[in-house]
Amino acid sequence: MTLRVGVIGTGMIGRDHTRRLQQVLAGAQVVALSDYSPDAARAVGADLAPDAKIYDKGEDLIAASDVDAVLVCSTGATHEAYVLAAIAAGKPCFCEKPLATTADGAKRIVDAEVAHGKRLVQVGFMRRYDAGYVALKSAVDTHTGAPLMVHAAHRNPAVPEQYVTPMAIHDTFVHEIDVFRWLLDDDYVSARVTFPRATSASHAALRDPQIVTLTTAKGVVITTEIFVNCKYGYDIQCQVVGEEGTANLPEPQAITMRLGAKLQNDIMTDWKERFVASYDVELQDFIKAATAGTAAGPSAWDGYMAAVTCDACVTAQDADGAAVTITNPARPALYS
Ligand code: ISE
Repeated sequence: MTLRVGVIGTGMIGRDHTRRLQQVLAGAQVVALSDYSPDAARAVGADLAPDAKIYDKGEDLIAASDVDAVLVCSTGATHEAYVLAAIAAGKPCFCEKPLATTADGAKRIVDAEVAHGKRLVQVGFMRRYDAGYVALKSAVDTHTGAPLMVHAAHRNPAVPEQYVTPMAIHDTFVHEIDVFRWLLDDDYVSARVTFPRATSASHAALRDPQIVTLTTAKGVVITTEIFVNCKYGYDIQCQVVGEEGTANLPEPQAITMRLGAKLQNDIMTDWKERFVASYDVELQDFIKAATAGTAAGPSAWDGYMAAVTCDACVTAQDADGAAVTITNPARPALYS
């Protein structure tokens, strides 16, 4: 059976996912496209999915009888309404991060899915599908002993002018928030943010860099440097320190050169390239589960927990280095 998919939001990642579904992955076909700019949807259709029907409204795409599953790739503020509509229609739904822009919004999605009684939602936390993180998790689970600490860094070469201090959490650190819950099989109990000397490459509305310290229920302390004007490249670092040893996230494959009296290799600059393979794997996983009428991978509960943690981190940004408590609600059986 070929899964008939509708894509809402045909900008950067929506276009890229349409390409994946049409040209790379097996078992799915894009039959419907929608965007707040119908011309943009039409252009993506013409390039990548000439048979897809163009809808002016995402709600109509979700309701269409020939759409089996939905990809929500529109702007974050619209996610909640589309995901709720997909659940109401009983259709599997892949939603890019964030699941919702508030923890309350993410909770409404969890409640709707629990009431439906079966998983339908996968959240686009693609790092869980990255070969490097999968290998790191296996090393932590089997070799390094109980994890005690994690040292991490999330560096972007530069960000657009409209990127402001809380976005370092919602837009950037959210990936670490999700992937470390999964890597450690743990939940967070507190967050603290401190600000080192600011880089002169930033501006008044963006305090950069910042260091977030998360403590987990099992007592693991995770320190992450977020530095989004680091200039030199897109660089994701992670070291887990366990009772028996340490394990590092592997560097992306790169040719090492001896040239001009220098030992060197390239560092990527574009985040879309850094995790390109994991997007393929996560969507193939979605196709497999959606074809069976359900969802797998990062769940609405994971999206909700990420939103709760983001809120605590943003509160901590204004707390002068004080710890902000994170309260974890009881996990419904659907997500156990
Ligand atoms: C972007 O949305 C991402 O997902 C990237 O992984 C992150 O590094 C970047 O800061 C975000 O803006």
